[in-house]
Amino acid sequence: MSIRKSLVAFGLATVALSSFAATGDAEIVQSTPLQDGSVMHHYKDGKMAMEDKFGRVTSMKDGVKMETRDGKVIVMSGNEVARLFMGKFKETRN
Ligand SMILES: [Cu+2]
Repeated sequence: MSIRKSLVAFGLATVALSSFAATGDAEIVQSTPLQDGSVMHHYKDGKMAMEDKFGRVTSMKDGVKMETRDGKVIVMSGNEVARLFMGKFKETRN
């Protein structure tokens, strides 16, 4: 089992940090932890996708405001549910 796969396996138990590490999608330029434990992934083209605190891909409407763990407010741009899902899917199959 690779280190990355074991991180994915531990994702449910160790919440934020591991779900953070579990997405190695090259299209993602930045992953920002939010107040509620979810993570906002930022794609190269400026679109975003959300992951909840359990590492599950979640949907959020374009334009919704979110507060980051360090207190900044960011606005949702796009809602790349399928893209994040496919990125995670490919990764767990490697
Ligand atoms: Cu969001």
